[in-house]
Amino acid sequence: MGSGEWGAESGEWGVESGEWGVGSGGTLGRIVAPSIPTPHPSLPAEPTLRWMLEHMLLIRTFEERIASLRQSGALQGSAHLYAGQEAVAVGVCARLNRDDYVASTHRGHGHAIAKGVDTARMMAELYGRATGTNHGKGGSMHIADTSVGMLGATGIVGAGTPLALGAALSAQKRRTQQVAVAFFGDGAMGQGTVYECLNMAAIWKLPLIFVCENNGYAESTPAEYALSTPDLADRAAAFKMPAFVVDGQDVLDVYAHSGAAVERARNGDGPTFLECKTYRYYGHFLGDDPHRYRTVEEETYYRGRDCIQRLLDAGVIPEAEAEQISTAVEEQIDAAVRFAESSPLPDRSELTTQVYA
Ligand SMILES: Cc1ncc(C[n+]2csc(CCOP(=O)(O)OP(=O)(O)O)c2C)c(N)n1
Ligand SMILES: [Mg+2]
Repeated sequence: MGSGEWGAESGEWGVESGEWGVGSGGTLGRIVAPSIPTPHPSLPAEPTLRWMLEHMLLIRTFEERIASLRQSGALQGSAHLYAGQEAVAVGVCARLNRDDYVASTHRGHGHAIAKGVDTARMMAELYGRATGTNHGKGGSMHIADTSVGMLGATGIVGAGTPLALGAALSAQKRRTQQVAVAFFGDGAMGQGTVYECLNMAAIWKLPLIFVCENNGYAESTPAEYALSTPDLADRAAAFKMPAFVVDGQDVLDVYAHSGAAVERARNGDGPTFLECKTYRYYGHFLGDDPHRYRTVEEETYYRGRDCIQRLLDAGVIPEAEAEQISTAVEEQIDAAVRFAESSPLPDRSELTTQVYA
């Protein structure tokens, strides 16, 4: 193709002509996503606001405790901390029922806690104890609890998305009104399986919500280096899927947009794509030094937009209540550590059970 034939200057992309090959019915050079109205940021009811604060604090406290337990040597094993991103998991899961599904990533503690997985059993799982969510055989990166719709975390980038797609297809076939959520990172937008899922969800109008947590990095690679589009939500247009760029450090913004997406899914109107701009406070994994690839100034900027502090500053939860919630959360995590530390290790005879289906 000769220079200029793509026609950016000449207008040959054909916005005017409206023709796109034989019978395609598309519009050359202008991919238009079906637009749905931006949801009004209506304030959730008070119990929901309290639930949000409680669960963001549970995630933060759980993770800070893991960081200190690792530091002291009490806890072994790998962990990818979610701290900083709490508003995404909590704002989305606040819209879900117990029997709705979520599929997670390697950074899964937040999704699990927001979906209702018991923090004591999660802590026991990190300690490798028999009482853990996965009998101590999964560890941080493989927490699953189907009794509350948590399909599982995974070490394979992008691999949770087809799992959520399958759950959404199953719900549609069974006509149950359940919805599924696929959480994935900006790095997963380089995985082919995510695009296959976007297409399948679109053609079958599946009750699936794609939640891309764009925290600016995949390991140490900045998103602006690895991704051709600053807003990943733009890519949903290729599948004619409604998409929004959401402030992932604002639980109320996430709640507003996920509400619209869940409603569309339950009404049989198909999938929605939410790109939540967010930030992880710790390194890629515990032990990674993030200052090899990002600045303290950048971290300070994002910590200044902290999701928990912003909800407190919004003044929608009375101060005394917020303090009570915070105290109860500390006690819950203390109890989780006591439960984990006093639980037995799996018996040797358990080595090969529950490993294969
Ligand atoms: C298929 C696959 N490729 C590469 C890796 C190595 N890896 C683990 S996490 C990660 C970065 C993922 O980045 P992102 O999806 O943005 O999630 P984040 O860590 O930022 O939450 C990579 C490349 C992997 N686990 N799986
Ligand atoms: Mg990322």
